[in-house]
Amino acid sequence: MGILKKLAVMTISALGLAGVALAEPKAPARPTSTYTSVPEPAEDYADTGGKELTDGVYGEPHYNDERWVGWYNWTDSTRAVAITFDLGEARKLSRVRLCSLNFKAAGINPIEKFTVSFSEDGTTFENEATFTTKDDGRENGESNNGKTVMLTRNLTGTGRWVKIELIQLDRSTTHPWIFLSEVEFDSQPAK
Ligand SMILES: [Ca+2]
Repeated sequence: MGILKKLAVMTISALGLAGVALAEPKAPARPTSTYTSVPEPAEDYADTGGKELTDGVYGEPHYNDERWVGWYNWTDSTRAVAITFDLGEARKLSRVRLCSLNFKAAGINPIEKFTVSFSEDGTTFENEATFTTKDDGRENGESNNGKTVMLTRNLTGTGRWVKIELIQLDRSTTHPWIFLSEVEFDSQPAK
């Protein structure tokens, strides 16, 4: 019995060590960035800690998933939901990916288009590129079911600050929501 008990303790110890090894944090794959949005997200779909769009976690295709950040009922004087990222240093960007939710039955419509512009000082944004995305993820016609859609576009621009404006041209629907769970940039240090 004594030997068996000792073996059992050794086994548990080995499992414990393995668990610690698995829990070691991975190195960040992207430069740390902070961001602000105008307007702020809706209270019911808030951006907890102001980091949900850059934490590497995607939302499941349903509006009940708290990992989505949602905007609703922004004013007519604002043409878009504008999210401005501070990348911490001047970066040369080559691609952007937005993880969005299409869920027409819930009033979460596809993002019709978005723009990306760049700034060296955080104030003046230039080199705006516009991407039409209303048909992204629309296979075999429209669907009323929830669907996670990655909006991926190549781009060329350099700046420490990057502004993304999400544009819904038709806001006549009852619930013109915009839902995002992640924004990713491919970039390298500017030379
Ligand atoms: Ca996220």
